[in-house]
Formats: sequence, C-alpha cells, structure tokens
Amino acid sequence: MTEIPKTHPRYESLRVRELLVEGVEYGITSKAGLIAHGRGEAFDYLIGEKTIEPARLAERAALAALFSARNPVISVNGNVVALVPEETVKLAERSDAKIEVNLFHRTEERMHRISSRLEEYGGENILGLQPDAEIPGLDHARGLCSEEGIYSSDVVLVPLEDGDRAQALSKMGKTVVTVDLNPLSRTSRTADITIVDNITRAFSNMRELEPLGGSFDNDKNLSKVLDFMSNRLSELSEKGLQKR
Ligand code: PTJ
Repeated sequence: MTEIPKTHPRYESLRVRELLVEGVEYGITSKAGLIAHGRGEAFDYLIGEKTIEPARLAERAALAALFSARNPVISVNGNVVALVPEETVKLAERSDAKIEVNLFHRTEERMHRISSRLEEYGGENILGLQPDAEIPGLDHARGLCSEEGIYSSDVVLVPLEDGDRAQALSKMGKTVVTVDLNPLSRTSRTADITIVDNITRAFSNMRELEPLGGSFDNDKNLSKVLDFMSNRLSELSEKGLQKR
C-alpha cells in the first residue's frame, strides 16, 4: 500500500482509495468497483464528506429494521469488503444478521477471496458460495443467492448496489435498505431506507447509534438530502470558493 502522510489534507480520502486499489490487487474488488467509488466520492464532496442529519436518521431507521427482522441479511460485494470488512462483521453480530456475498461481476475466485477476508475479521457461516436459489427477474449469475440467506430474508441490507438487483429484491417483497452516496440512483429511489453516507462512516456509526423505530418516509428523507446539497452549493457559491 502506498504510504500516505497523515499530514496530507486529503489523507482520509486517499487512505480509502488505497483500500480499494489493494482490494483489486487481492482479487476482492472488481475494476468496475474503482469507477463506482469515484462516482461515490463526487457525491461525498457535495455533502461535505460528513454524516448529515438525514443520513443519521436513516442509519437509525436501518438499525431498527434489522433488529426487528425475522431473517436479516447483509449482502456484500467487492467494494464493501475492501472498505469495511470489520465493521460488516460487527454490524452482523450486533443485529444478529447473516452475511451473504452477492456479486455483480461474479467469479468463483472473487467469491472465495471476499468470504475469506470476512473470516479473517471473525465472520462466520458466510453465505453465497454455494447458491441454491435465484432472485427472480435477474439473469443467471447476478441472480444467484442462497435460500437460507437473501432468498428467504425479510430485511436485506444491500450497500453500494446496482439498481436492477435492488428493484428485484423489492419486487420479492423484502424491506430493502441501502447505503449509497448518490441520492438519485435507482437503488436509492427503490430502497425502503436509503442511507446517503459514505459506507466507511455509515457502518462505523451503526456500531454505536441507537435504533429508531416507527414510520420512515424514504422519499421525504431523500428530498432532505437534495435540499442539503443544493443549500450547501448555494452557500458556497454566495461566499465564493476560497482559493486553496
Ligand atoms: O463487487 P461487485 O462485482 O458486486 O461490483 C460492485 C459494484 C459497486 C462495482 C457494482 O455493484 C456497481 O457497478 O455498482 P454501481 O451501479 O456503480 O453503484 C454503486 C453505487 O454506490 C453508486 O451510486 C455510488 O455512488 C455508490 N458508492 C460508491 N462508493 C461508495 C458509494 N456509496 C457509499 N459509500 C461509498 N464508499
């Protein structure tokens, strides 16, 4: 891993990039995952690279949904496991959820590497390696899943997900929770609870935050995110951008 000096003004962002580059080198993250991350980074700029109030609210609503589920499942891909392997395992422990590897660019080698990485952090009984069910409406490899995990789940947390799969899971009647920095993505608009936050902050917050039950209006919460972004841009534009 390239040594990033802690004094660098963009230290955190560069550190996270290095985790993904390392993920590609270890065969965990797909090359497309680097592009997906770049898109996320752009939206992170718009919220000031911090957890904003609507995100905190969604994180608490997500915890409540996971805690009250009959069969909660956290679905992970190559980006999630490169960025937050330990937090994923801790969140699964805290919410008594199963972890399932479910890849967009599925190869058996990546499935094994991702699963092993989670085991290094204490993950147990990682599902997905031996799929025995299919998500209806998706082409073969992308739809593969496990019967005891995603297929029979009632609440599924699918961070950094592709819109197609989120829609297919929603059509199956599941409560879909996502983490996606892009509030305009199809996944964000399809999910029942969308956390517009960097997964590095979201999963770490969810180790500590208290759940908040009751009704959650995802459309309204996404509107608050868009308002936050547009107000922030207006303020910056009025103040004038300071030269670095
Ligand atoms: O490992 P695989 O094969 O399953 O592939 C995973 C990727 C992420 C490549 C695949 O699911 C994909 O192409 O996803 P998309 O359609 O690019 O969507 C990913 C979404 O996650 C985008 O809307 C990004 O803005 C968002 N995103 C990227 N990085 C982060 C993020 N959201 C939160 N935190 C991030 N660090």
